[in-house]
Amino acid sequence: MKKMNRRYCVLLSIFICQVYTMLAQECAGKQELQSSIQQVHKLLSAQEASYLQSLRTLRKKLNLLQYSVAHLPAKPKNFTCPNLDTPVNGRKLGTVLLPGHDVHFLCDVGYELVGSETRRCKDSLSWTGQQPLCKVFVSITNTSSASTGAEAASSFPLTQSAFTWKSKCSQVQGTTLCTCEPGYTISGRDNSICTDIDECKLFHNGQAGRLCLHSCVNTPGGYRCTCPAGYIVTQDGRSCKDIDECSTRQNNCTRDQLCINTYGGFQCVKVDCPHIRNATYVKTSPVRCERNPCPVDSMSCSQAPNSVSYHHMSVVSNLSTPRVMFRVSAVRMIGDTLRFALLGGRIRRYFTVQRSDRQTGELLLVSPVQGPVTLEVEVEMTELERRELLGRYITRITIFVSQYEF
Ligand SMILES: [Ca+2]
Repeated sequence: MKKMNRRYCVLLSIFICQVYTMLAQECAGKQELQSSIQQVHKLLSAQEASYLQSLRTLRKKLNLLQYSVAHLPAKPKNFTCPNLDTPVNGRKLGTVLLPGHDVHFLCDVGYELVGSETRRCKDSLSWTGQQPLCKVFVSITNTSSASTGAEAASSFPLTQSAFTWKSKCSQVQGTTLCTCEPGYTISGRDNSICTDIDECKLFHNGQAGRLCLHSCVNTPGGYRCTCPAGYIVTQDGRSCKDIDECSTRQNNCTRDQLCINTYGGFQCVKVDCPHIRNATYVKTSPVRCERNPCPVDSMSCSQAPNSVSYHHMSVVSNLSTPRVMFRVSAVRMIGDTLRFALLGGRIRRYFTVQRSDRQTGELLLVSPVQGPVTLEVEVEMTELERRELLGRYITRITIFVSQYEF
């Protein structure tokens, strides 16, 4: 706009100069001169209008800019810990970077974690622990035999144990640099010794920082988790998974037995119908016995259970409570009342029976059970019509509680 105005000023000056030149000379007529002056006026007015318009636009833009600046969102205050890197060949779990929150690290199969498995964002907005690494599990012995040249020659155990090695040193621009394999810490005078990090000890007491679900074995440069008999180590190398001996035919149950898989083992069970005086039973399924029709005059037979069902459950030790373990329901109801009750006194410290609806009773675990133990629970369902007994139905539940909490 400035440029444009300057151009018009120059144009105007030339025009006025021309007017004076004309005056000085034999001028044109007065009318012609007035007409020229009027044209200059018009030109000036047009320029003035355009100039003002431009000024108004500029002011508007400035106001808009001022408004935008005033309403810019306030810069959020940094209340988070810095982002953490995901280890190569591993995963990072947890995205909240606020104080008190944890971020966990896992390594892919074939890799083991060295460093902090869990890091917590502190109130000071820094992380606990050290950035972890996922390193390939390599036997040190194999590494040395596979290595060649000076590197292999300079890396050898200091003692009989593979837990302490001499560090690998090299000269770089007149400086000696010594390094250790992952899983080892460097120590000693001149950084000459590599000592194995005992990951099992390091993470043993950490809250949620245990490396292994069951037990941890420290190995040169790494560690491995082991599980009790009856379990296999899971793919992540840290947990234990029960072996299902029943589905994998790793059991010795006979044909007339049922194979019940349990946590850490299996059970062979034989279902036998009850022996009750004056009543006889027949097996109607592998897990159910029904009473044969009673003689008309046998009171004791008609009061014996109409049916006994057998169920087997496998649970881990110390299950949290309260917990519904089993439901007993009447398929069809003839009478006007159903009652549910727990039989036997020994298991009352662990269980109770409650009704969940008109036709269903629930076996409720009310106290944690420490295994290994096998509990027998009997739930009785009684059907009545105007307080007259119509039938008794027993559900016998055998609960195999494992030794471990997995
Ligand atoms: Ca098992």
